[in-house]
Amino acid sequence: MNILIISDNKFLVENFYRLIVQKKLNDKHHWQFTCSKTNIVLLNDTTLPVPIKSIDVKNDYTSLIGKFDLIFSLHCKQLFPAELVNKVKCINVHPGYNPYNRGWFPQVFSILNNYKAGATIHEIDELLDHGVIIAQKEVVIESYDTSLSAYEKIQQAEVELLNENLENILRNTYQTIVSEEGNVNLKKDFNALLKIDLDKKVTMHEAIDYLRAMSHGNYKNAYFIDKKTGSKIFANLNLQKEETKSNK
Ligand code: 0FX
Repeated sequence: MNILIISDNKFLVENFYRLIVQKKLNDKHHWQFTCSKTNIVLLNDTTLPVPIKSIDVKNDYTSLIGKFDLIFSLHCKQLFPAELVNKVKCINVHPGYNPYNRGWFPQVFSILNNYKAGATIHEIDELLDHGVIIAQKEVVIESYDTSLSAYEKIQQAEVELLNENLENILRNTYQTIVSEEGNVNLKKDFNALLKIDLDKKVTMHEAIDYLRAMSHGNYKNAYFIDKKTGSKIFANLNLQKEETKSNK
């Protein structure tokens, strides 16, 4: 089979490649790894285990039809056109527990709305993170998780799902589940969360949930405006679980 991987995520490229080598699938099929042409970091990364080329799905998708038997999206930032997903089997590995918080940064929204979080492998249809579900794994978000720690657990779950389901996907021997519509968040919904309204009255519970949902390593997400200087002041929450004898 000719299989195309489109990914903008280094962790998934590395782990997907590791799995196909471990499972001795790299010689059985022809694999081509690609990323978005705007992903300069990945295109210039010399530490990747496999060569990666750029692809412009929106403009060049017709050349993929007939050439590839299967396409994987591993956090590809480009939307797949309807004609492509209707003519070639396209599979998405998504960092959310469909149909909850489909779309942008699912774990951020799961911390805020308590909907289930996790990872889902599904067929791609014309709607965002919507096609029939092949497999999924729930990840429990604890009271002390931030967006980053939740995301790290979700990425592990994505790799576990790929490990458990890759052969069945290649052999086309998997069952699917049609899910409900759930809810969708877009990039603009995340952007709308960034500016802190200093006069808004919330409980401490809501304040902590908001700040941990916006805390993701070095990303500068939540901010307020300093009244004296007009500068943006970025906020990041650091949470630590007390060490007890049993978890020392
Ligand atoms: O690649 P990805 O993990 O995922 C995103 C969407 O959430 C996903 O639904 C879609 N299928 C995929 C194509 O794109 O996104 P990322 O690598 O840009 O960000 C990873 C995490 O980093 C994100 O969940 C939250 C955090 N982050 C990222 C950016 C860019 C921030 O907290 N702030 C940011 O500005």
